[in-house]
Amino acid sequence: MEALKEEIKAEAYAIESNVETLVETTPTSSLILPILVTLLLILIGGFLMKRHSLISSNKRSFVICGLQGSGKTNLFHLLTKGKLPVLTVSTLEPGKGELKLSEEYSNQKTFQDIEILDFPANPKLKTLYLTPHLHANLNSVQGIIYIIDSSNFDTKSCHQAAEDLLELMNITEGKPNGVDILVFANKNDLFTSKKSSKIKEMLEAEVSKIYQLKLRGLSKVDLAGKDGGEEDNDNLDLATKDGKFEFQQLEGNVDFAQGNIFKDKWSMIVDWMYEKIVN
Ligand SMILES: Nc1nc2c(ncn2[C@@H]2O[C@H](COP(=O)(O)OP(=O)(O)OP(=O)(O)O)[C@@H](O)[C@H]2O)c(=O)[nH]1
Ligand SMILES: [Mg+2]
Repeated sequence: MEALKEEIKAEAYAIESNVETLVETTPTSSLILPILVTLLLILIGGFLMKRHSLISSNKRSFVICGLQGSGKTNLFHLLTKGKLPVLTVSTLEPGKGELKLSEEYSNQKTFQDIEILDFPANPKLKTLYLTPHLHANLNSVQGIIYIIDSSNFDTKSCHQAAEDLLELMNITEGKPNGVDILVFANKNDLFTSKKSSKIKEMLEAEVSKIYQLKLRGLSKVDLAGKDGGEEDNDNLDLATKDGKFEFQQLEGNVDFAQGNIFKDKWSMIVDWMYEKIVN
């Protein structure tokens, strides 16, 4: 009896140690790795699908872009929800929403189903989202609203805005009749704000300067078209007269307006949009 007990004990012990060795020798990495790879593929797939859905759209749309912290997301909320957001953080991926129509227009079909897109200002994110969106949807973009913080418009921000506009116009001017742009000088409730006429003058001078550098191969602004070729992709030659750039020489209209979205001085943006939808 005692011998049998000892035999069972020894067998149980042997099974236990076999299981332990099995667990120890099975490399956990060989299980974790496929799980990680699968998760990574799901994440990349999800990101690409989301990016694709943000980039391609057949709907008529307005694009909001411009300088960092200029009020783009606040305007996006006003246009899509009819009210200012409680708080905004710097935009990292595009926001998409439908234009909320005023009562006057709400039952008119022409004004329905218009998409509003709020793009991040960060240069890398701009290359990731805004540029491909414009290339892919130029025909459905009804207009571009470029927002500037007019209370903080110095040489540096003027240079940045001029580079941005040059890149934008080089894409939009590739389309017959171009795409209309509204440059909105926001935050004019602040006493340091500059008038939109002054901003326009500063931008024309800066664009001329950058354009001249570009012709001499000294500017980093990429004016090559989507396919990368240089020769026939420069769409801005005609807007430059005797080395001076003028917005009014472009195919598309570039309008300037000033106001602030905090104190309800932004109706000119909506008027401009309705005008573009009708035309
Ligand atoms: N004084 C004043 N401040 C404003 C006005 N519009 C927006 N702001 C403020 O400007 C800051 C930036 O506003 P956002 O709408 O987040 O700006 P944004 O352009 O989306 O910023 P990014 O996504 O970081 O590029 C916020 O603190 C707003 O409250 C305005 O008309 N007047
Ligand atoms: Mg934002």
